[in-house]
Amino acid sequence: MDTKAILDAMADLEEDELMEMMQEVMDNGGADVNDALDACQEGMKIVGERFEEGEYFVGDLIYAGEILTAAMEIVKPALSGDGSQSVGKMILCTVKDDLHDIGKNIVRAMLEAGGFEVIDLGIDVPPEKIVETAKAEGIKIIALSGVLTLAIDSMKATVDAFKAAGMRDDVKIIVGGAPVSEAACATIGADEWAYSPKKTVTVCQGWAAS
Ligand code: B12
Repeated sequence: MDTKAILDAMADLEEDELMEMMQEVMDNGGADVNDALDACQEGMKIVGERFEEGEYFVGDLIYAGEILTAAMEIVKPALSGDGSQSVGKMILCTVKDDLHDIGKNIVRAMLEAGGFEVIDLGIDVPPEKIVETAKAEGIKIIALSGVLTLAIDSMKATVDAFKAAGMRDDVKIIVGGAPVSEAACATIGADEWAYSPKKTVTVCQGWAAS
């Protein structure tokens, strides 16, 4: 597998080329799926930079999103577990005012492969809806995704909503996405943060087992 070629195809919005390479990953048994997705993500970073520099426009961002979603669909079967172990239920969503969901969908695929039944509340989800769902379904693990800088505020508002509902000690909250860091996690008041979906799965499995 040529990770540089995958990165370049994503950055240059070469859809056909990228789909062919993702299919090759599958034809070769799918073992390289994580490296292939990492390369796509690196390519996406360049898409973002080209957008900032004025070379790409919002239409290109939309197209880039569609291409990565299609690429993920091709390799998704290689992410799936055998479905035999059920670890428990959890909530995942993109927080209020943020419409980005490609990263969230990758995290969801990995969590499902790790045995979780994921209640995916979608994008632009207000804190109240997350709290209500956790209450109604008795959910103890919440994963919040966000890509915009302002997502940090929405994540904090979500943690605060759990506090206001008197439920903060009943749930474990993990936050992730491009603007999330250790410092941001502390500001938000979350229990954990991660960039890699793999770490997300490990952390959540640990919580589910305790
Ligand atoms: C594609 C894209 C879009 C698409 C989104 C399509 C979709 N269905 O998601 C569209 C066109 C809709 C879009 C819209 C906008 N976008 Co946009 N977009 C992007 C772009 C190019 C890629 C994002 C992406 O999908 N990355 C790939 C995924 C796989 O990476 P990821 O999201 O980081 O997820 C990974 C990790 O973070 C982690 N992860 C993700 N979630 C979680 C959750 C947990 C719990 C954990 C542990 C881990 C985790 O795992 C994932 C896999 O490894 C980025 C640039 C960039 N480099 O990120 C800009 C970017 C995010 N967008 C930006 C902007 C400005 C906008 C708009 C305001 C543009 C506009 N003028 O209208 C709007 C905002 C709309 C809104 N309110 O949300 C800026 C944000 C600036 C900022 N710092 O706030 C960026 C950074 C571009 C830039 N450089 O200027 N965008």
